[in-house]
Amino acid sequence: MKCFLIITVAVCSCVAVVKSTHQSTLYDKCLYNQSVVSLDLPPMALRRECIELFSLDIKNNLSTYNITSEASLYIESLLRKVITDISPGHRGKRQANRWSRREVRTLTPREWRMFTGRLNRLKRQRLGNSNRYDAIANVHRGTVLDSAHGGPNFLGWHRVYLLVFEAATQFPTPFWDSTLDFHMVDPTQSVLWSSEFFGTGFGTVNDGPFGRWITPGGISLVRNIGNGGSLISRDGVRNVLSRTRHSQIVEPTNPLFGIEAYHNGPHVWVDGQLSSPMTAAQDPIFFLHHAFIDYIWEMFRTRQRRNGIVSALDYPRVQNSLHQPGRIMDGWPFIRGLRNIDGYSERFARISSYSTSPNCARCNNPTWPFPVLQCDMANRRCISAPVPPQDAAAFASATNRGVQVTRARSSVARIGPLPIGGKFLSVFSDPRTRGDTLPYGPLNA
Ligand SMILES: [Cu+2]
Repeated sequence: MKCFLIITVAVCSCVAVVKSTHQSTLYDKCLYNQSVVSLDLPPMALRRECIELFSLDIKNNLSTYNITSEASLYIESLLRKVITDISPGHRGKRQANRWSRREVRTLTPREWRMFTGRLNRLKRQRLGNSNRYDAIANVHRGTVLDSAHGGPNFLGWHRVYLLVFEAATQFPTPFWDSTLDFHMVDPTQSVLWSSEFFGTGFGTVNDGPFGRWITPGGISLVRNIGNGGSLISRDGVRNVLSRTRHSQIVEPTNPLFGIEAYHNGPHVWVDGQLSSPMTAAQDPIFFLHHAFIDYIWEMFRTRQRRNGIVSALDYPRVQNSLHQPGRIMDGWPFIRGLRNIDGYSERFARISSYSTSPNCARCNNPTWPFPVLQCDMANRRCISAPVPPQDAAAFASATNRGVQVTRARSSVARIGPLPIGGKFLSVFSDPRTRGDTLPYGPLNA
């Protein structure tokens, strides 16, 4: 069901009157939330920009509003949990020591099952004509995409989005450190692309924990790993961490140091839904990949602190009006006080922490019945183990990539061009990729 809003804007010290089919609830909550959200940054002159940009924001949110009112209320309840978690004096589950995001291969099989079980539960839980997982995935669509990418708000917006996702899963999101795969001889052979972890890497995702998921567009998840783009290399991470100011690592910047440029690489490398901004979050890998990007950012912030830089105030000034620090953050129309710069806040940073990604000193996980990590002795770096023996059978011609690619292509040929909209562009292209990106067409639904 589409929910059309008729909007009357009355800008009066940042207060808008939103009339819609579910007008009174949204309006009341909007007013209420303004007084609730007050992050650790002084309002300063930003309030001026807030007023200026407010009517623009209402317009922008309209196109994200083709979600149902049920979905909108659900997302609101999740963000409300996050806001409660960051409020002073609150000691929720997240602040407990156990809430630490870890590399996916360092989880025990039981933990991984628990996490993927939560995702499957969200996917099953009906919400109007959709489900909870898809409602979350659908936030990453529409005009949100313009203000959440291509500038400094990329970091903060995705941080908030991850927290909203975690409010739904109630489980610290494992991160996918794709450098562990990049440094394999053949990253497409990583254990992640087995039924035990992410499932099918080539073609329709019909095994693994997300096997047979159907997207809001009514099609299966599809992947075509190693087609193009690039996973992130250790040099890439090092390059980002070699800078000291956010202005040096967010767009527009030299891609060599650009965290967003590195982030695009794996989106393209995996292909399928993950390769298009409009559909990327439909594949749960999205959240694991973004948890890694957020981890890199957190390492960057730690270095800033050591250098006496206050990260929360180091929000770059850019031309792009959608990325202005005082602009209301898109995607969360009911929390009126949340601004782009608030994504850089200490409070959001503090409620999650990261366990260091494995290095050779801790490069195994005996809780799995087969190797998932291994130390590359020659280069002294921890890398992913290849697919386990039992999967190798399923990969029968596993050593023959050509066969897998043919299989992917024929499974996609049955669907036709993927209705996922335009893809991410990766400035980095791993020479080991094949250049056989899947065809795509306009987004449907
Ligand atoms: Cu994104």
